[in-house]
Amino acid sequence: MCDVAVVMGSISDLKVMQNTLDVLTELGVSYETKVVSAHRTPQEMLDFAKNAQKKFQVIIAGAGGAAHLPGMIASSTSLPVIGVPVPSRYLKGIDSLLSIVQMPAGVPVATVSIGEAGAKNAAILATKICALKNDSYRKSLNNYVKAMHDTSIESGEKFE
Ligand code: RP5
Repeated sequence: MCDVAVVMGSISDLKVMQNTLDVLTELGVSYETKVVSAHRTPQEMLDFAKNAQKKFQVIIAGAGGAAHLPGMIASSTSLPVIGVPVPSRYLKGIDSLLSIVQMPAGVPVATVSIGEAGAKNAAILATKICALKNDSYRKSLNNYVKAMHDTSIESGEKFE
């Protein structure tokens, strides 16, 4: 049993989605990855979404451009889905963001910000969901927050 599924529409999304994988690794959260596309491999996407509940607690889906992957997966599973808008070549990810965030009522996708920060936050949000039933993940999150706090204080002290 794995906790988080990290899926992306294309291997070209990995540059951004690697930030998600790195934070999950840092937090000690178990995950699996998969490239699956709403447009290029729709049947595989549906198969994944319909079976995801057997293995995972949360799905993180990253996609760019006409980014229908998170929403389509959300329509086919009762698991929470976190959508990461991947920056696109021509519209810089505004298209990705709007495609992911503007879901119709009844089919939520928890949408984070475009790019690297969003990819990292998706991992933290997924861990927070998993931590509801996992004390070890809760401790990891507390340590992560403390490290961020200490780094911020230390970097500020250099200017004093
Ligand atoms: C989307 O199209 C993917 O999520 C990716 O962000 C974008 C471009 O894909 P490639 O043409 O680089 O494979 O489906």
